[in-house]
Amino acid sequence: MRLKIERSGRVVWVRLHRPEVLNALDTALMTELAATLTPLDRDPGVGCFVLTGSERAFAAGADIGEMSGKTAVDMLTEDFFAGWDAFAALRTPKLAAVSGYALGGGCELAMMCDLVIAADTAKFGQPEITLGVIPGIGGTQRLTRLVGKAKAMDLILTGKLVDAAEAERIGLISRVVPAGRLLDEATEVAERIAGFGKLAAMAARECVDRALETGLSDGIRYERRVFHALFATEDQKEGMRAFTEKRKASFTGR
Ligand code: CO8
Repeated sequence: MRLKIERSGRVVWVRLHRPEVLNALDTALMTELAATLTPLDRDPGVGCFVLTGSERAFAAGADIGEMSGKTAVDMLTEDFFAGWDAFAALRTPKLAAVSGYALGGGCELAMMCDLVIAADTAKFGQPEITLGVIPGIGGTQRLTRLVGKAKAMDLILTGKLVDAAEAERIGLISRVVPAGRLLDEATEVAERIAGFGKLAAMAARECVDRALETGLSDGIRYERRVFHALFATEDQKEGMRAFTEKRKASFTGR
């Protein structure tokens, strides 16, 4: 097993576990991740995923050992990396708690998450150029949308690593915390998100992601329609009723 899964209330923790290769991401891990999380994604009792690694490495990239001998025909035939789309497509909010290296596919995996919280010791980068290749699970696209062309080119063309403070400054990640606080901070944020109505959380993250794919007026129309649709939910009724009754809302995800 390449993953350690732990459920704590409405939060599911997913720990990448290939310590011997700094959590390098291979096909088996990709398949296990999708197979484990897809059913949980549909569970109304699951309000947030937290993806994490070890203190030394979130993930040091795609598994170079697995890839190195492949031919272009192998890559095309297998549509190598296509399975990662299943992780990106999960609708439950997902948070990356990053310590140590998040490189190549590891950085790309973090960018597929909705929030990235990093220990101040974390390092991010897209070093694929040093291997004679380029980012392969969305790095050239997501990184550019997150940090802009100037910083994306700098990272991708030089292969340099940036520390967590720099990653936060350029907008690659959401928060930096002292290393000893990483898991507590991730727990607090995940429990807070999971405590809200899941339908609203799914809708919110879908609309934000839409902003990376569409023009402003289409995005705003999309957001408005989703907003309207939420008025068909019990959570909307409960949330607004609780506000007027000056009590905490109790959401059911219906
Ligand atoms: N793949 C396979 N094995 C790895 C990887 C990797 N990406 N990274 C580290 N390892 C292995 C090492 O080979 C080593 O194994 P061994 O003990 O048997 O020699 C073990 O992990 C420990 O690594 P190091 O001894 O190198 O540890 P250091 O602390 O000296 O260095 C580094 C840590 C800087 C992280 C270094 O290991 C490194 O540079 N790793 C490779 C980083 C990299 O280039 N990543 C990009 C990979 S390509 C990629 O991600 C393409 C993206 C396409 C999509 C991805 C989809 C998943």
